[in-house]
Amino acid sequence: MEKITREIYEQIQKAHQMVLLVHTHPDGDCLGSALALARVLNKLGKKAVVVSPDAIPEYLQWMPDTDKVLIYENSRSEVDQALQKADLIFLIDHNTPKRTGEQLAEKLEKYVGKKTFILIDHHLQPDPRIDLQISDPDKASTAELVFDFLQATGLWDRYADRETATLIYTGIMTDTGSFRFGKTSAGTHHAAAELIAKGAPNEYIHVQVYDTYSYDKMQLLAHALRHMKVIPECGASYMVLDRQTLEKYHYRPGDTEGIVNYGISLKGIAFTTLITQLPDNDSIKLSFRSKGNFDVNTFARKYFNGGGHKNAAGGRSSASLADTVEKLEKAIRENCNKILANA
Ligand SMILES: [Mn+2]
Repeated sequence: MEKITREIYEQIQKAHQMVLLVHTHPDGDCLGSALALARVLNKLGKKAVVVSPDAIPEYLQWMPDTDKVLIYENSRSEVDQALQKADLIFLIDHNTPKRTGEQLAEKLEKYVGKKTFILIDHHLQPDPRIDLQISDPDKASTAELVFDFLQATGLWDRYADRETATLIYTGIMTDTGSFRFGKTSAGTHHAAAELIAKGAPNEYIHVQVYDTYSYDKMQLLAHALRHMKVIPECGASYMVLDRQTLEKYHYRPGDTEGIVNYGISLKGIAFTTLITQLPDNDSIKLSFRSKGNFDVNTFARKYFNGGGHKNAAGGRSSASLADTVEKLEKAIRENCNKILANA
């Protein structure tokens, strides 16, 4: 067993109560990873609760144990209590407490250095203040890291069941774009094989995640595609979903999931952005995707106060929508040659 795996396992054995945090706008990977780990910890006789800053999107609500997730927006005092009592706080699929949203992050900051934090994540630049971390940006998903951890500690053989396998499979499948993104490895497929052997219903999971579009969601995608802006001389594209459009199609969390990937599936395009002006939100959300060596983590950090992975990242803008689009176009021009080299 690797040293860090053993250290974390020892902390788990000593602990009684744990909180596992996922990031804002939770996705299949953070939820699958956190819920799978919590499920095994519960079987080990520990109190472990998953906390999400905001609601679980509809396309993931079928996942096992989602009914047990504490949503910070709706259960502030319960979350506060759980954090107060916790001997261990896990950050799952994010690299700093900041990724849990302003208010929850502020609460967490009070415990940094006082309580034991454990980070399990595959994003770049993990928060150096967290001593115990399994951080591997070469992994395609956090769920694969959780699977490896459970395997290495023997917890997998003792406690994993069909639901655990389903949760981890969902995490791996969503973050690898169904086993096609660059970091999908032999290890990823070995994990998937073991998960299916354990009972993960792979076809069912696929249908639940990808083939359950509402009519409105499909129309929203159609709108985004129809109005896609292409800058062929820089190998770039972007799409904008403004508030009026989202309202027109009765936007619900999760409805924009996956849309950004269409922007990068054009031939000759190596960089794309989806700009989303979410209702009930002051800041504008940006999602970035790239091909090859154009690093959107750096791009997101430099221009839009964000970050993530080399080929997939996110950012925010507090400027107006028009100014945000203008800023993006300018940033694309500044990086024109670097992008084009990968197109
Ligand atoms: Mn992830």
